[in-house]
Amino acid sequence: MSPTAPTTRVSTCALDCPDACSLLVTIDESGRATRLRGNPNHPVTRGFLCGKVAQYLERQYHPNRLRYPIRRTGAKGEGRFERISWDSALDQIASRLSAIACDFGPEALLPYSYGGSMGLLNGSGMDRRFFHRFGASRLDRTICSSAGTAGLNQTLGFRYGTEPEQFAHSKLILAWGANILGTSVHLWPFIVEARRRGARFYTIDPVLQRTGRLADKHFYVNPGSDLALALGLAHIIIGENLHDADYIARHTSNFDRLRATAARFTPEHTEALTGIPRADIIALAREYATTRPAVIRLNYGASRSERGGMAFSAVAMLPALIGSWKEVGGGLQASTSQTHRFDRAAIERADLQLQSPLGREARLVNMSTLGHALNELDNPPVKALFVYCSNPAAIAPNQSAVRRGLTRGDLFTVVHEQFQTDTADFADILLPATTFLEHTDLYGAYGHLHTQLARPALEPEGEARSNVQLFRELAHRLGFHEPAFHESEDEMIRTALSSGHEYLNGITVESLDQHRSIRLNVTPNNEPFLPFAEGNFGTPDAKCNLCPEGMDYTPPTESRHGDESLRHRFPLELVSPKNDDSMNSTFGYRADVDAQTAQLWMHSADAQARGINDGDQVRVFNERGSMRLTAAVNGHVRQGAVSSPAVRQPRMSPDGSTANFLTSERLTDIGAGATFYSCLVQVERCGD
Ligand SMILES: Nc1nc2c(c(=O)[nH]1)N[C@H]1C(S)=C(S)[C@@H](COP(=O)(O)OP(=O)(O)OC[C@H]3O[C@@H](n4cnc5c(=O)[nH]c(N)nc54)[C@H](O)[C@@H]3O)O[C@H]1N2
Ligand SMILES: Nc1nc2c(c(=O)[nH]1)N[C@H]1C(S)=C(S)[C@@H](COP(=O)(O)OP(=O)(O)OC[C@H]3O[C@@H](n4cnc5c(=O)[nH]c(N)nc54)[C@H](O)[C@@H]3O)O[C@H]1N2
Ligand code: SF4
Ligand SMILES: [Mo]
Repeated sequence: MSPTAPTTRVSTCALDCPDACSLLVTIDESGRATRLRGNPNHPVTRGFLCGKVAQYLERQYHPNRLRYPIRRTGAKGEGRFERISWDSALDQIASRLSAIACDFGPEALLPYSYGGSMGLLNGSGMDRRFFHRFGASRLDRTICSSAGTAGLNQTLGFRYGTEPEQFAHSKLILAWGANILGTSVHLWPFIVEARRRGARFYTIDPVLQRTGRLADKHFYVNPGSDLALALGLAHIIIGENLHDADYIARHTSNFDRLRATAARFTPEHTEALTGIPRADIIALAREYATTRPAVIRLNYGASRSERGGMAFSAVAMLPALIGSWKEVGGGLQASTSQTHRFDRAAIERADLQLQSPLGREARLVNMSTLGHALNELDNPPVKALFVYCSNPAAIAPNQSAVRRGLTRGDLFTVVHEQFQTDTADFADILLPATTFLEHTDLYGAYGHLHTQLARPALEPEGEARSNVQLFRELAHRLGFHEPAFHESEDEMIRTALSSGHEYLNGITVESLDQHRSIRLNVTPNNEPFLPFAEGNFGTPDAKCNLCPEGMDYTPPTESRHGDESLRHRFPLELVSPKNDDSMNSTFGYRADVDAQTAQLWMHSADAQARGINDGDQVRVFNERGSMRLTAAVNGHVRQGAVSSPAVRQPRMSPDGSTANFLTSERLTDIGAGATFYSCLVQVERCGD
């Protein structure tokens, strides 16, 4: 594949980010990449990359990349391994998995994967087929978006939303639990354009991030109280008759129930719950309801609390209340993922479970309660764990329990990785994985409407293999002879694109090979996509459900208004949101990234009360664990809350501890999601 002269190849960033950037890779005569940049011709990438991926070639060629299969020789977690061949690795895995299935049933195998690759084939393709055919436990992938998805599903029905290009036409933009500059920076130029035309930009977040510092106004909201805030806004909008009665009559349901529920969320009550002054709540409601067009960028930050699912529903109902789905530059963007109408069922093949020795649908195991699953699950217990595209020993909550599980002598652990992560340290067999620059894949996006195909830009480093290759080969080793395991990447892509949905009209392997990125066929002539202008919600009655059953607010157990005995001992709310230069734990090996995630942001009043000064070493603790951090008394967090940028790699932390040693396995109200941002702690200054 080595070119004879420098060339440029197009690729797609596969990281777990709404932007799904189109990349240009410059390759020298030897086939080595020398430059990586954003594709200037892509309508959303627009020629730039975020800081973390602009440096991705450092990761691509890093000396610590895993290049060969290795087998554990030391104790679990110690990280001592010896090299073996792929053949031997695959044989050992196949025989161990077969023996475990024979002794305990196939459900004793638990796959564990999440956002390493957003590619359809490598992230949720051949792997799913393999585990379905094996009869393995099914993983309930709840670590990130399941609460928000449940909220969106009951209110909107579809995960459709305002495309980024339309933000340029908005007059009021609310970033609600959305750290745009850090986590979806390609929306920013459209916001800049809108502001140049007079738009105002507000942020709603317990933490004052870089995004909030650049806003016209920042609303410090108590963690986990967004549901109350949305109902408080509805209270004013309805009370002052600022709602869109015509749109409501035609395209929504349960308006009367919303009116009755919101009636209790007076400005006084909403202020008490959210911490936002009542005058600000009233002004925000009026401005939101009367500014045309107004758009909300809601991100999953607002869903990682105990009330996160319902909070998503309540925020997602607001555009219908004021009729803003009708306008270009109105509506809401939480996720656009479902607009990419791939035939996921044909890619994942859940039906293969019926051909497995299990012969039925396997049990569902929640990935956000991995500690529980590894230590407590029975009938059968988890005897084999197969990790890929994820780093559970860093990212899962309640790490003490997770690690207790990973250390079990009777647990057979396989890890497919690019780097020696914390999880990799616990592997019995560790396999080298390709990066997105080295394999073929098909990409949707959860923040825009352009579908992309990426071909390998580079040869794999060492003996790295893609997820598709790995699970295809393992299927052959285990005697799975169904045609699904013989499909090539291109055949899988054809399958994915064959859903028959009109949004995919004109999108084929051939057209994607030619253009690499194609806007979904959502409107003729590239016109703006207004998914709900005429109703057409994805709910059973095609209406926006303004007030789903059970929508009411009680504060999270772990919050300032929560369980009294808990908050007496642990009076501060810990949030551990995404760090700007991180991608969850992926770049945590970088020293500068680790230093950013070694901080605890504090309000000066909370610091003073504890005799803590900026730069002091502090201990943050609760019943589940403790960690040592450096206090940053920077005024960037609401009083009563502290913030530790995430996700730190435990192996980089001097005491081996991180925020996820303190977070709990408690789940969200709906969607069974993780509650990373509902976490009570105490902080004390470390002795000199
Ligand atoms: N730089 C960078 N980019 C990323 C990632 C990363 O790790 N780093 N991760 C990627 C992934 S996996 C995802 S899911 C997306 C997530 O993207 P976002 O949802 O934007 O990121 P979060 O940090 O989870 O949360 C956003 C903001 O919500 C705030 N927040 C916390 N609790 C609450 C609350 O109760 N209410 C409100 N209103 N706000 C709250 C946080 O302080 C944070 O500033 O980003 C992706 N992009
Ligand atoms: N405290 C706290 N914890 C959190 C969060 C938080 O905000 N705060 N965020 C949560 C959220 S939103 C999410 S999405 C999760 C993220 O959890 P994960 O999805 O586990 O995220 P990463 O830490 O990025 O780990 C992805 C791993 O996949 C590997 N990888 C990349 N590409 C491939 C590939 O093609 N094949 C294979 N086999 N491996 C690959 C990478 O090297 C990396 O180690 O973390 C959650 N944990
Ligand atoms: S992480 Fe997001 S912003 Fe950065 S290059 Fe990848 S897709 Fe683009
Ligand atoms: Mo995520």
